[in-house]
Amino acid sequence: MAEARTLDALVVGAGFAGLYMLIKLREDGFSAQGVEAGSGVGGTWFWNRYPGARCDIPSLEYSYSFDPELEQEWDWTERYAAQGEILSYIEHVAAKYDLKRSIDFETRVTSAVWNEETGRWLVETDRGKAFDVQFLILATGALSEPKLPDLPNLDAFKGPVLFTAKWDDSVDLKGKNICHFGTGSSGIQAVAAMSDYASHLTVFQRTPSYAVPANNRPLEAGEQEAAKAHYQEMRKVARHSPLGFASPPRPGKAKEFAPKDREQRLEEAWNAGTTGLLNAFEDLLFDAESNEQAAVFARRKIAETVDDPEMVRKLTPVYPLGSRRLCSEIGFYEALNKPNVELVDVREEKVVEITANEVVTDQDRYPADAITIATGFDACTGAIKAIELVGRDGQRIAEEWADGPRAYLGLAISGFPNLFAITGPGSPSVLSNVIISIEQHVEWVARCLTDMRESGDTVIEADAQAEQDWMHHVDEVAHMTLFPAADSWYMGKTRDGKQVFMPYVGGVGAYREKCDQVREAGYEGFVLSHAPVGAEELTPHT
Ligand code: NA7
Repeated sequence: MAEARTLDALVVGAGFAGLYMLIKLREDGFSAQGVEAGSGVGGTWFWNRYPGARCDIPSLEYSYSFDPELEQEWDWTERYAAQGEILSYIEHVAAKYDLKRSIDFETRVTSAVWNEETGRWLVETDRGKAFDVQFLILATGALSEPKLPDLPNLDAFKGPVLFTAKWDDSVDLKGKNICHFGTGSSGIQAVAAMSDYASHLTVFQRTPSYAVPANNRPLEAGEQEAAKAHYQEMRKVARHSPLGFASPPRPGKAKEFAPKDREQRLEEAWNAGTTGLLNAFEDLLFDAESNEQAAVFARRKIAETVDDPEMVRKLTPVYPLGSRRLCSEIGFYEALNKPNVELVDVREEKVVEITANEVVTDQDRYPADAITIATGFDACTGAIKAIELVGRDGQRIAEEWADGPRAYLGLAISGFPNLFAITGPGSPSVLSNVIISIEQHVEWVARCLTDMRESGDTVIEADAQAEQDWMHHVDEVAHMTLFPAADSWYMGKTRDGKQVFMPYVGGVGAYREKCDQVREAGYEGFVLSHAPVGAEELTPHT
């Protein structure tokens, strides 16, 4: 191993979170370096370059808010930005702040070990480079570690196997016979796009999604200018809103509306595009009866769009609307009407084998020139567990989280001092406009580091009890909603199969206030100390 480079902080990941963290650390006078597995910046938007990839949050809201000049100088072309445009935006930010010189690309962190004596992390990479840092900041993304499907004998397949989460755009699928797995947000977009050019496309679905038309369109003349004139006010509303958006849910409980009025409001919300549907009423994620009324509406829309009744049956979700990720579609249901597309429900028709050129089920054989896979991610914890992370007293993260992830405020993990997770489990992260959540975390961490520099404390660690109380609160709040009613990737599983709800659904605004209060109270729930230090010398700040 090469001699370790000494720095104040190492930032792992160069997506939206990692880049902003680097900007803040530089601005605040810390020596910092980024490490990124990809060959460029962008994180999610670097890797997920599958056909049809597009954000389902309006482009005017899915962007950094910390730099008013950046906000004004960048122009979005469409209501929902495609992957390529978001990547160009991130590239623009990296160039504007001259960030690439501080990032080691094509480099993956393999291990990080806490040194009790020095109060620092020794971080190693797959390039043989090592870092000796005071702070380790994991900006590794909540949806970055792909989950592979359990397809028997996949290795036998002779054609290309493409994953939406690591798409290789040099492979030409035009005119090919494609077998596709997975119909979540990514799969729905990829299926719609591939149906245009595949000679035949077989879609293997396990759990149907509710998908709402994106109603994407070019931004109209004056629309962007109007937003830019009030950008900072919009952002302020978003920062204090429940989900990080400038438009909160409309008041009123669905079940209290007369059927005709309820229908009209749902229709308006449906036409407003994906994120609008859950905004139709204030109680859709809280009240089962109200939710079912909206779900019936959405199921009817699917039935109205898809021609074949048997396909409609397979495509109709039965779980509460929004309890799994609501998807955004542009031509997905229409794709299923095309003569070259068929749908297989793998719960009814089990995949038993993959051969050199087929997918074989217990009922049929499906020829394939290529297999495409969109079966999701090891959400919220996967990328962190992929690192051999060894904290105080040899604690290993994979083992520590085997009974469910724990993190105080989703930011810090007891037993792993001077380590911060940006949008970690227990924070709003994936259940919010994630850019708003990223900015809040990055700013909180940067402030914490400058506070420590001023106070002279060198080590910060989440208190185990505060962490436990926070995770209990995360769970309690989740159970006040309908989210736990569905089996989704929002849930982590413990080693004995118990489900743990991971994101914090108490609201982006309320969460921000809590983090600010913690800081104002002298980092309540954290333990601040000097290294080297014996455990008995630690003073809990409770
Ligand atoms: P998701 O939303 O996790 O979707 C993956 C889908 O793949 C999901 O419906 C899975 O069903 C399905 N799946 C998993 N294994 C199989 C097999 N073997 N066969 C068929 N289908 C399978 O991932 P996405 O990438 O689409 O989206 C992730 C997020 O990225 C998205 O929500 C946005 O926030 C951006 P299951 O649920 O496991 O029954």
